[in-house]
Amino acid sequence: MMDIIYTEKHCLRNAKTELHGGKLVAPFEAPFRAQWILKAVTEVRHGPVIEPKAYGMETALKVHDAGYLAFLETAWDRWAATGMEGEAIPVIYPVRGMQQHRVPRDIEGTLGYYAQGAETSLTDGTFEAALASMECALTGAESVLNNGAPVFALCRPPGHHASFDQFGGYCFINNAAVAAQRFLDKGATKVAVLDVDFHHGNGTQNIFYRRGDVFVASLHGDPMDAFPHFLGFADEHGEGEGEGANANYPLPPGTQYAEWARALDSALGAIGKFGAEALVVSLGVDTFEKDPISFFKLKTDDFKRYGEVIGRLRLPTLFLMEGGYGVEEIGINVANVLSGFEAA
Ligand code: OKP
Ligand code: ZN
Repeated sequence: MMDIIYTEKHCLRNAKTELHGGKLVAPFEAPFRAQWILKAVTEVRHGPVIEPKAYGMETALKVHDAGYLAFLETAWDRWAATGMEGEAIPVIYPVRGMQQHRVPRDIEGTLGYYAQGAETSLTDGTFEAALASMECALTGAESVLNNGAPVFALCRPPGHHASFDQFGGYCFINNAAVAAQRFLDKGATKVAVLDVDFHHGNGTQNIFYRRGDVFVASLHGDPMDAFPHFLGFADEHGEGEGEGANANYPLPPGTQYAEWARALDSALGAIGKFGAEALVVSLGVDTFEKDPISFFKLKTDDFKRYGEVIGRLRLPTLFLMEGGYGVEEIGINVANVLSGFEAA
């Protein structure tokens, strides 16, 4: 039995367009994902489904820029007010050689300032869904803090690409960072985030890079070959207070479980050494062999195996949903991680 935190409010994030392959296609990150996952975890786990509590922005403001959060809240209305007919897709960015610290007045400039890329359209309802997703994470953290038992927060939209002040990679508010911050605010002195999503958790790394109280470990497709391309290399160890509190495990196309599990062992060893008192798992199942946008080759049984490996850490653990796309098996793969964890 593992509590599942879920709300239908994720459906408010229902973008119609993603710029992919030069075309506007139906987004990979869509409501059916959460519905498939909910179905599988309730069938397999029989855990109670709990609605998240309401939270303010207090914890989010400790890991995100206040101007960024205000932008997320108002961006759609500002965009719609211009009369532009499509969803809000950023097209101009403060790149190398440009002024990178001035927030433009104009909404198209503001959108680019706070964006990482063009694949993630902002839409009506996106902020409300992102807020509800964060509330799932916070409700999960609260439960782990109070009971010690593991919890699965079925967050959607995901969060691990959202940085201190930029959205991207289908992410707006960094749920894992907010949850980790909550553990610290409630008395933990050291927390670890383990990111097993196929994509590097660049947002989580960015948020904690100079902090020594949160260890961030990420296993992912080598950024030389995979999104987000510009962060997630093995030589990124953290800076200042955070020196030594960041660990990246980039892996090549075609990676299968044996090789992936060796990286997991290293990451867990580092987390143990760090002395984490609680663990936040950024759980993406896009490492699956049939995932439409990723290149690892994990099989459905492998998810149970690594759930058990994580369980052997014996840390108070919060699982948060990140990625996993396209095929209904994302549900059983998530359920397998949770079952494996409980069997440890
Ligand atoms: C989010 B999560 C495809 C390239 C853009 C974006 C991937 C975002 C993944 N045209 N892909 O980490 O699963
Ligand atoms: Zn991913």
